[in-house]
Amino acid sequence: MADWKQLYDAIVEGEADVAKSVVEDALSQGVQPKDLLDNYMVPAMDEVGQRFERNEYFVPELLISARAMKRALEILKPMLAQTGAEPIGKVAIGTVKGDLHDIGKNLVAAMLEGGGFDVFDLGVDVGPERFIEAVQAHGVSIVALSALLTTTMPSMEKTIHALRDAGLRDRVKVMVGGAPVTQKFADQIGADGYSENAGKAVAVARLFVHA
Ligand code: B12
Repeated sequence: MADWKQLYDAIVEGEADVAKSVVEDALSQGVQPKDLLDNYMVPAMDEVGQRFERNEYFVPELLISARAMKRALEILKPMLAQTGAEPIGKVAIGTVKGDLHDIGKNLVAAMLEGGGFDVFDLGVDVGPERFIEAVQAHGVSIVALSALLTTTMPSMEKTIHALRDAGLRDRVKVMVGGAPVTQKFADQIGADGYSENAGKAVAVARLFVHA
């Protein structure tokens, strides 16, 4: 089998056009989207994060790598979301207030769609009131919160409190995730579920609807 390390390199180096064409090439040769994601794309973003920590990369490099990741992800998204069945539940997902990271959130949203959920993606920097609106407007039963910054993790707890104050807490299950989030933190803030990655997020959401 061909080695798709070029995809890893393209994301680390921020070469969006190369990333796009390698993904297209790989798919045309029958490589599974999940293989590309798990073995090349997500590890590439990890490497980018490590370079940032070592002061080898700065915000501009993060941005161009993120753009390459997004370009590659855009091609995979419809494939991850392929499903013909009736939606098994409605999810509102967003990156919490103050936080602009959306690659992981987009991945979770795409996997949930692929897993048969109807997904309302509220975007980034989403305050509690917007989650509440989505629950009320769309009859959402799962709220999924993403945070990548330790400084925005408290927004998750605020959102849970706001749902409670709006009288909606019993109507929804809250799932949290993002690199700094742990099961322990999820328990502390009273979330109903946590997962460390997009694949397991679907399993957690399925448990909610079958509970
Ligand atoms: C790309 C990136 C950026 C890009 C974001 C572009 C974008 N559109 O998303 C840009 C350049 C904008 C950026 C900005 C900043 N960043 Co930044 N960024 C990253 C980086 C390198 C990668 C994040 C990423 O996309 N990972 C890949 C995805 C696939 O992984 P993921 O997000 O973790 O998601 C997976 C899981 O966590 C989980 N998951 C995610 N969400 C959810 C939700 C639910 C419900 C569930 C169940 C699961 C789940 O599933 C996902 C898929 O498996 C990380 C380093 C890292 N390794 O995390 C730093 C990092 C998160 N950034 C950091 C920092 C400091 C910043 C800035 C403050 C920098 C600055 N000085 O300006 C700003 C903050 C801007 C803001 N207000 O949000 C720090 C955070 C440190 C901390 N402890 O808080 C990190 C950790 C880098 C570092 N090592 O220091 N960043």
